Amino acid sequence: MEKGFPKDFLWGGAIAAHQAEGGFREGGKGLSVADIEQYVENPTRFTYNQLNDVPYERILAAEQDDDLKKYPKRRGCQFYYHYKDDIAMFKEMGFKVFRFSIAWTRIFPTGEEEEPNEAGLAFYDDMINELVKAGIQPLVTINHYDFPLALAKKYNGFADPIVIDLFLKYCRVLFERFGDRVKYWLTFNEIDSIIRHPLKSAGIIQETLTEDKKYSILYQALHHQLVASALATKLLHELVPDAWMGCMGTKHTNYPYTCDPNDFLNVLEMDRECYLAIDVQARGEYPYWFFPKLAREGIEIRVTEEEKKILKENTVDFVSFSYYNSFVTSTRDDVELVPGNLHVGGKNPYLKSGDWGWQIDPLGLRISLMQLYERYQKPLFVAENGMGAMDHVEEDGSVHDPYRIDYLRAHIAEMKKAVEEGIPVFGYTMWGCIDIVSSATCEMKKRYGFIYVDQDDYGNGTLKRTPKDSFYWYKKVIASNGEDLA
Ligand code: BGP
Repeated sequence: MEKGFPKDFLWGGAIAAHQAEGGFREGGKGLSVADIEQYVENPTRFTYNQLNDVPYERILAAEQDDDLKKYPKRRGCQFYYHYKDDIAMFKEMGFKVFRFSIAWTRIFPTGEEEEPNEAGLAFYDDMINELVKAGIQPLVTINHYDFPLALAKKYNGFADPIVIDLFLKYCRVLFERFGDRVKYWLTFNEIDSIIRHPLKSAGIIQETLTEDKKYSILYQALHHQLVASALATKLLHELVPDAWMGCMGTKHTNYPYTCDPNDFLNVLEMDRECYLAIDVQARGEYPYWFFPKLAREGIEIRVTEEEKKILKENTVDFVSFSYYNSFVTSTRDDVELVPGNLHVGGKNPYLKSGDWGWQIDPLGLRISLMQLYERYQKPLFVAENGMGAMDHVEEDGSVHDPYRIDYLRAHIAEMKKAVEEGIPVFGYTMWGCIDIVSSATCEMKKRYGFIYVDQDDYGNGTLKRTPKDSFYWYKKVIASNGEDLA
């Protein structure tokens, strides 16, 4: 195996529409479930999920409220107005690929219009053309935590199978309009996350999840998303034969807190949660343990033979995932818990943590790559990896972020070892390549970017873009194809 990354390795960065675009109601954009998420001061590390699953009366109130300040995802970093300059900065770093999501409600404001919204299509047409001119491959996430609010209210999101058809109608429009320039697609961001935050991921209204029906509704909705994802894969292969469809899961590396065999069994059970949706999308069927688990727990979902056939015949071309941190898990009750990307787990005494308590584990990325390749034998793509931190602007306007360089250097070094031992990782999009609004907490101060954006949690600021030290560091990494990480 030759040393280093393959010469066509896709180096780049990632954002999501609901965290970056702003452009609230611009060009006829409809409301998504992200537009009603309110900012709260310093959320405690364990209240993230409550922030993401808004109570119904708050949804109705937010719908009537056109304020931008208290709903940070209505403004993001206003990428909608700045994308030409921002893409020019990505080009300056040497990006080969740029991961972004398309806002479903820019294309179908309520999700049910007969015809797509031309103003929304024109925006993405122009943005994609900017990328192509810059020599940057688009990687499009079709739905990334901004499910149409109208479909949540009317159908309870993916709980209703009619949304499968509405999603496919949306996909068809995207593939026909952008398929000539977009060759890499992902259906749902972190599709497994519906269990953790149902409204954000699949438009499920919290109040419908009564104790007796909660998991039947959630696993039925996940099944509908998986069928929708398989049908979208089928449609893409028909309409754009040279394009690749990937799935996208939330990957953490889980360690047993002690050598108590129960702790290791606990790890296997946590890993199952992560692999469930990727198993279906990459192997074409539910894992052996799934239906017996549902039966044991009195959870009922309807899965037809036709749907099983669709899943089996339309598996993805590659597996992508987000990786930020690792967890320890234990059956013992003497383990301190810490947060990490909308999960909580045990504190690892061998690892340091970032400003938001997420445990920094570069080797965990290599372990995750090994686990995923051994399980799926498909090309892998690291769709999210990065470090949210409190960056500081110096008097002279510069931003020194050695902690972010250290984090990225260590993770890329471990990814390189995985590649050199034969694991086919073909791309890496650092999460939040420009400062955007945090997904879990709506905070702007949780900065990920190579590029600093002058805006605070309330939307005050000039939106001026400033390269941080990590901008120039990543430019060298890309120019040396991952050889020069100094
Ligand atoms: C992942 C999401 C991204 C991104 C990331 C970082 O779950 O796919 O949208 O937000 O988390 O999380 P946060 O923005 O909350 O720091």
